[in-house]
Amino acid sequence: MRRVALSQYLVEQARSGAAVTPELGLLIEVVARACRAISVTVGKGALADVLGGAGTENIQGEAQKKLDIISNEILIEANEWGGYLAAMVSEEMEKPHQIPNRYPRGKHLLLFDPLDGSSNIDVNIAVGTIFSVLRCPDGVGEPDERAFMQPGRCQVAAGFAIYGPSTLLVLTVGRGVAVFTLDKETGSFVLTTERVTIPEDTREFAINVSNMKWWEPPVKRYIDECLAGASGPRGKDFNMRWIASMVAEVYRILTRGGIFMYPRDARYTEGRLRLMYEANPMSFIVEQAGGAATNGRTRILDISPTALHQRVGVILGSKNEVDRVTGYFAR
Ligand code: AFP
Repeated sequence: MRRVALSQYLVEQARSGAAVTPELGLLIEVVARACRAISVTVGKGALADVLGGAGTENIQGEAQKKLDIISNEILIEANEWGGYLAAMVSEEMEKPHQIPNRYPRGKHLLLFDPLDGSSNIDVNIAVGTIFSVLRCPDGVGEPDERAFMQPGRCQVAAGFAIYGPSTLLVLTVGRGVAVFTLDKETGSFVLTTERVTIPEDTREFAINVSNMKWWEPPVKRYIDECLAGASGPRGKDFNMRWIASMVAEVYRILTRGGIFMYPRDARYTEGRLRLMYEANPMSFIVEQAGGAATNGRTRILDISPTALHQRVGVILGSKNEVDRVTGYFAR
C-alpha cells in the first residue's frame, strides 16, 4: 500500500467530494496530534506517575483517573486556538467549554470521551479516545447545551484512537471508514486500511454477562440462543469477548465482525454508555463500515438528544446480528 499520511488522506477525501473543509481537516489533524500526545502519556504509565485515581469525580459521579483529567486537558489545550471550533463538550466536564476570547471561533462543535475504558488503565489494557464533530447552528455566538442537541446523523466526522500494542486512529468523514497507524518514529498517522467493511454475520458476541439478571427478555433470548450453540436455534457455536473498553471492542468488530451489546436494563434504565460522545460516534463509524447500531428499538443516529450527558442502550456491529436483536425487541 502506498504510504499516505492523515493530512494527504484528508486532502484526497476533499478532492473526491467529501465534505472535508480546510477547517474540518485542521480540526481532525489537531485531534489526531492530541491523541498522539495522550498515547505518549498513557505509554509512560507508572514511570510518569499518571496511574491511579485523581481523588475527584466527574459529572457522572464516577471516580476520575489521573489520565482522564490529563487526557481531557490535552484535548482542550490542543483545540482552543485553531479558530475552527465554537465550543467543546467532554465526558469530564459538566458544561460546554467555551473558546477563550483571545482566540477566533469557528463553525464546528467537538465532543469527546478523552479516555474511554479508563477503569482498565491500572491493569494495562487498551484504552482510547472517542470524538464526534457537529456543525454549530448558524448565528450561535456562544454555544450552550442547546447547540449540541443534534441527532447523531448530523455528525460531519467521527473517530477514535486506541492505545494498544500499536496506536491507531479510526476515522470517518462520511465516506467509509479508514484506519491509520501511528508511526512512532516519525510521529505521523499512516493510512493502513483504506476502507473498513464489517462482515454482516458473526459468531462472536460481546456483553457483560454479569448484568444478566437485569436484562430485558429480547437480550436474554438472544444471548441464550448464542450460548445454546450448534444444538440450539442458531445452529452454530458462538465465542464471547468482553474487554470493558468500547474502543477495543469496536475495533475488533471493525476487523473481524461481531456484536457489541450494552443494552439498557433494570439497573441502567437509560443505558450505561453516553449518547453524544460514545454511542453516536461509534454508531456513525459502524454504519459507515456496513454495520448497524440501535438501542434495541431505534437507530442510534436517529435519537434526538435532550441532555449532553444522557445515556443510551447500545447494540452495534454485524448488520444481520443487530437486525436479529432489534427484531426480537419488535415482537
Ligand atoms: P470506563 O471509561 O469508566 O472504564 O467505562 C468504559 C465503558 O464506558 C466502555 O468503554 C465499556 O464498554 C463499558 O464502559 C464497560 O462497562 P462495565 O465496566 O460495566 O463492563
